[in-house]
Parts: sequence; C-alpha cells; structure tokens
Amino acid sequence: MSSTSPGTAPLPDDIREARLRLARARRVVALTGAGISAESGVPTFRGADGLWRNLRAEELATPRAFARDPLLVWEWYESRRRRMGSVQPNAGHHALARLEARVPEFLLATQNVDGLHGLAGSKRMVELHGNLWRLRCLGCGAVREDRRALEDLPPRCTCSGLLRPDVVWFGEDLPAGALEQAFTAARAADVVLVVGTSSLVYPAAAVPEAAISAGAFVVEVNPERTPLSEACALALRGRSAEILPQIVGGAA
Ligand code: BJW
Ligand code: ZN
Repeated sequence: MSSTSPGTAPLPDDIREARLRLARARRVVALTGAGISAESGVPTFRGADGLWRNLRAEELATPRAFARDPLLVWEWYESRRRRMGSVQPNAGHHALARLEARVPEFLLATQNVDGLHGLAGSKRMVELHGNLWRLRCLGCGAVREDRRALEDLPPRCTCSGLLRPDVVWFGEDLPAGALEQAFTAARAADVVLVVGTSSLVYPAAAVPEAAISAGAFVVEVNPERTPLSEACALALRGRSAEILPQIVGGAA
C-alpha cells in the first residue's frame, strides 16, 4: 500500500530527475530534521504529537525554562531518552549512509539529537543541535556520554554541579565549527537534500537558502509544504523512508 495519497505522491519524473542528479553529483549535502526519524517512532516537534504535557518545544528547549524549572525540563528529556533508547534507524537513515559511501565529497548536517544517523553508519556528519546522549556540567563544564536511564532527576556531576543535556536550546549558539562546515559544504554542493524538517528554525534553515543562492540543486523530501518548498528545485512530497531509497538506489 502506498503511504501517500495519489494527489500528493511525487511524480515519477521528479523521482527520476532527483536520482539522476544524485548519480552525477560529486558534492552532496544532506540536511535532516525530526521527520527522518518519525518512521523510527521518534515524535517530531511541531506535528500533532509534538506536544508534551501541553508544552511546546519553544517553551521547554530554552535556557530560561531550565533555569526556572530544571526538573520539568529534565523530565521531558528523560522521557525522550527512554523512548529513543529502543528505536532503530529506518530506510531513510540507511539510504543516506549508502549515499555517503559513494559520493566523493559528502556532508550530513543533522538537526536531530537522537544519534540514529550514526547508528545507520553515517560518518561525515555534523550534529548542529547537539546530542541527547551527552550531558554537560554547568559547574565544571565536563561533558560525558551516558545512555543509561537517569534515576535521580535533575542529574548532578561528581563536582555537584547541575548537569544539562548537551543540546542547543533557543537563544544559544550552534557549535561554531559544525555550522560553518554545513554552510561551506552547502555553498559548494551540486545537490543538497533537505529531509524531514519544517525549515522554521534558524540558522539551520538558512543552510539550504545559502545553497540555492550559490546555485546548488536543492531537493526537499517532506510530506508537507514548508517555507522552503517554493524556492527549491524539486519538492518530493512523501515520507523519507520511502523516497530516499528510491532516489539513492538500492543496497550498496
Ligand atoms: C516528515 C515525515 C516523514 C514528518 N518523512 N518528513 C531568524 C528569524 C527568527 C528567529 C530566529 C532567527 N535566527 C535565530 C532565531 C531564533 C531561533 C529560531 O530559529 N526561532 C524560530 C522558531 C523562529 N533560533 C535559535 O535560537 C538558534 N540559535 C541561534 O540562532 O543563536 C543565535 C541567536 C540567538 C538569539 C537570537 C538571535 C540569534 C538555536 C535553535 C535551537 C533549536 N533547538 C531545538 C531543540 C534541540 C534539542 C532537543 O531536541 O530538545 O532543535 S528546537 C527543535 O526544532 C529541535 C529541532 O532540531 C529543530 C527543528 O525542528 P525540525 O527538525 O524541523 O522538526 P519539526 O517538528 O519542526 O518538523 C518536522 C518535519 O518533518 C515536518 O515538516 C514534517 O512535515 C516532516 N515529516 N514525517 C519526512 N515520515
Ligand atoms: Zn561538574
């Protein structure tokens, strides 16, 4: 059964063109967002199931929310960590790992903090919004990886400082090197894939904009329209686990 209604399924010509462009490209960038992990069972931020206790990401993913109520913010992160602990990469993540293996210059820039691209085998990758499995101490600055369920919330460092998730909240700077790499690669790219992101959150949303200005062929993969849809060369309406294997090709 097809997952998309006939009216929204991408045209075979569009799929063919995307596949051809990718086959010829020497420099490719993929920018991914929460939608690529949706089919692994990870909720998106702005979809119908994006709310948590009636709160939006914009009300939880901020330094202010954490300063006001670290327990509330940690409960949200811990519920997400527990949910993500058991999920697996899907056909969309695997397709991008296959693409990386055959393209000479490739960069995956992900906004996701779930680590699923790494599990799928992606290597040339920058995590623009950090990683949910890392904790950072507000006291001594130490960063450590911890995949275990956290029993006592909010968690504390051995120095007794408060630990926070090592992710990027609203109003905070993205990791400078990672953002710069994404912009540089996008400006030099032949093809940029923009997968499963609402293209609302900046500066990540400016990466495809920069690529378009520099002349790259930008392909959006998303079942819904976004602010990028008009400006990109191709908008493939559909789920990434279905579309990406079609445009990347079969198992390597
Ligand atoms: C599928 C699918 C399927 C579903 N297949 N697709 C310029 C203008 C206005 C504001 C700003 C601006 N520049 C900066 C700002 C402020 C702010 C911002 O952008 N605000 C906007 C909301 C307007 N940006 C920042 O604060 C950033 N920092 C910064 O700019 O520092 C300098 C500065 C500071 C202060 C002022 C000005 C400048 C930091 C942004 C950090 C974002 N952090 C979060 C949380 C990370 C940690 C965590 O996970 O908890 O990152 S918020 C959340 O949104 C998360 C995501 O990475 C990010 C993007 O969301 P994403 O991935 O696009 O998910 P959704 O849910 O929005 O969309 C899912 C999509 O998938 C949908 O389109 C679906 O259709 C699709 N989909 N199923 C394919 N099967
Ligand atoms: Zn510490």
